[in-house]
Amino acid sequence: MADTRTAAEGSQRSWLEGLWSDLGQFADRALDRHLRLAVTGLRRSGKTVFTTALVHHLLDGRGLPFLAAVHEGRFLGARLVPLGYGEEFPFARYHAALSADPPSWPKPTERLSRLLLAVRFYTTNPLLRAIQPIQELLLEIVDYPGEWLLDLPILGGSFESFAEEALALAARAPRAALARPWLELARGLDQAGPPEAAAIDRLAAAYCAYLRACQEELGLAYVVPGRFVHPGELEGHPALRFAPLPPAPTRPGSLRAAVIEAFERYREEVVRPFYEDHFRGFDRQIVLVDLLTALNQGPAHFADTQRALERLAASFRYGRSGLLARLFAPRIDRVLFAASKADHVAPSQHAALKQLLEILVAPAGRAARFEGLVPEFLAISALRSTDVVRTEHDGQILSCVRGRLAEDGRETVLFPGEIPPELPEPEDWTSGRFRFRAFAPRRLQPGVPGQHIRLDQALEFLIGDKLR
Ligand SMILES: Nc1nc2c(ncn2[C@@H]2O[C@H](COP(=O)(O)OP(=O)(O)OP(=O)(O)O)[C@@H](O)[C@H]2O)c(=O)[nH]1
Ligand SMILES: [Mg+2]
Repeated sequence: MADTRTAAEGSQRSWLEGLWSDLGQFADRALDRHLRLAVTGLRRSGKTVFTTALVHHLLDGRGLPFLAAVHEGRFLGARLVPLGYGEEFPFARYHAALSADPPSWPKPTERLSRLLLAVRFYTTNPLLRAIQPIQELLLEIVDYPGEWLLDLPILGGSFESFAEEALALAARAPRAALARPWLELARGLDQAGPPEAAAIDRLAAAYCAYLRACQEELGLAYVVPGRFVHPGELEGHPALRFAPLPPAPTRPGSLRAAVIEAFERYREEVVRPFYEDHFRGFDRQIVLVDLLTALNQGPAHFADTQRALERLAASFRYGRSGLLARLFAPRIDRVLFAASKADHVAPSQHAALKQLLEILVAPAGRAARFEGLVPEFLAISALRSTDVVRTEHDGQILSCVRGRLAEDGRETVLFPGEIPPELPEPEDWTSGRFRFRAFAPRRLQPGVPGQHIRLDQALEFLIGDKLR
């Protein structure tokens, strides 16, 4: 009894805290002081490093010359605001790991967390300057495992459309070879028969093993549902007991009906709350794209990344929003596509990197353009881990990068090769031309210039106008 009361009181308290915080946010949004930034990107695209570096530099207040508020001397500082409820972004832990000697990259994110950063500045608004010259912007960011994002398109679809797409993908290279055990199992099932729990479990486990292999062996990005490979706290949850099935009539009480029921439960109990609670009310968006890994892994991976980004764009609301819309139906009114980890190549390659990014995300960019937004494109590095050295080879000057390799920590100078400014031709893929290497991080330190590439330009585009 006592336990029940404590739990009920606890949930009431957190509900009240949530309501109080929502009301506070409402007031801040009405005054245009609260901005929700969507840091979007497939797994390992650099979301956690971007968020950690962004907070580090805003707290430090230095090393952001391109942020107008900084170079105009109006930036006063920033501090993290405790959320009071929900899971907080473990900034201190990530920051400590990146500032340690030797520093280390964060591990893949396993659960969702949020942060709130208060940024203070002198306003340029003549009216406000007379009343309250010091203004504050609350910047809210959510961090989550990249895989979960791929589930958002499920919201708008049925089991049939989900299964149709999964079966079509599994029928083609490169997935076909890996799909056989799951497909054989699925084809051999009596879909009209009784909903035997053991058979459904075997089916879900075979599909999950197939998705894992797509991700781990082929390095593919489009792995749906994302929670199957990274269930987080949902490990063993009954809503994860489903898998695509070949088309068949659905009889009540059948195995197929039970699988569809689990899919619908997953869509309503897992994906919808994730979307409603964290993915609806964004004002601005950065889409991080790890183009270099996509190039390394070949044409199938490249096309897969393109598909995943295109599907994702459909899950966000774009468009200009006035005050009322900002309060009740927020829309993303600025979107930045950023090629992350630009420090893997020499600066002479950045223009081509940006151009290739524009081509890769063209279908995703169209969704924003259709709503009247002009997306911005940048090649960035949130934590620059290399520097550039010029070497001579056969009478030619080559721009090389120098850094510690991620795999063994060895300091190396290498010529990372050239980025094609157009979609690679078939012969480019076979020549082994793309072999971009991953680097170990350089220590993140306060007050040291040159620790990022264009992070400040990204920030100016994303929040600069709110710091005026
Ligand atoms: N050289 C370099 N590597 C980077 C940079 N940002 C990210 N990386 C590399 O990319 C990896 C993934 O970065 P994360 O920030 O953890 O990626 P994520 O998008 O949060 O990944 P998930 O949590 O799995 O969704 C890191 O471990 C680094 O190896 C960068 O600015 N420079
Ligand atoms: Mg992460």
